[in-house]
Amino acid sequence: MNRIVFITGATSGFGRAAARRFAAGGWSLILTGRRVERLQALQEELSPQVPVHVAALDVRDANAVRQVVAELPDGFRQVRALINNAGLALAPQPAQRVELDDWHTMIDTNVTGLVNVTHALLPILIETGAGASIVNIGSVAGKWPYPGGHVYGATKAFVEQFSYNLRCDLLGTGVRVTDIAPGLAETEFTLVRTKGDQAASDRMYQTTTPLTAEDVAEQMFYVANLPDRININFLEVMPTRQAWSPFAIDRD
Ligand code: NDP
Ligand code: 8X3
Repeated sequence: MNRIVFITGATSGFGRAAARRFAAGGWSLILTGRRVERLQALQEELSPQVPVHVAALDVRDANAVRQVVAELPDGFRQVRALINNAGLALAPQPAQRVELDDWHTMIDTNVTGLVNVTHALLPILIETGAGASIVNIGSVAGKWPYPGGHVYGATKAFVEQFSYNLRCDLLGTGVRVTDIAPGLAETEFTLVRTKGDQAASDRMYQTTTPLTAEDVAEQMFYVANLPDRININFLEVMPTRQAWSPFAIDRD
């Protein structure tokens, strides 16, 4: 059986690790992201192992998404797993000090982008039927509030509820839907969130033991390779060294 995975945000972090994990598992890869040179490097690395198709794609652009899906070459059309991974956080400061554009960028990418890709691929996934999967990447930030989480956490709450609602509508098609919600994981995520502050990113990860991109890729691979009869609805995964704090209380 030709198993084909479509990965958004394959140029870094979880998405790139997923490309490597699915390649190791013998899946054909459709790799997308905005940084073309990184896609090409990944294609060069993995195409000796499995068929790889790459496409430059900004998930915020619904027309571009439709076009990439419409132009999938022979051998890559019957997608079996969609990994909706592209996303970002911006503006870790309190809500009252955030630029409105940063909120819009998170909504446009994490919400609009994710629904753009889902909408474009749904007909194909339904045609694939039993065993097909949509794996949406949520976050612990979608369930648990924290200072500076504002719109980022809200976009990931959308991902969780959208995943459940999709399941309702897809009942009977064989297509599965999972929201994987990771906690702290070391990728370029904090570099992006802080707009290039490498020292802040290092501080976030250096004195603890975060999840790795490979840990999350393993969970994506596990979910997409389960027997057809099993649907994991929600998978929240934190590093052992992360937990919750007591309520914050404002005192005189
Ligand atoms: P990275 O910054 O390492 O990777 C993010 C990926 O998303 C990149 O490949 C980037 O590609 C892509 N991306 C961003 N914006 C767009 C866009 N407009 N169009 C297409 N692709 C885009 O971060 P992570 O790997 O950590 O993040 C992956 C997902 O995991 C995100 O949804 C994030 O919210 C989520 N997450 C991360 C956690 C963490 O602690 N790291 C924990 C929980 C969830 P390019 O720039 O080339 O387009
Ligand atoms: C990324 C994890 O804890 O920074 O979604 O929100 S966290």
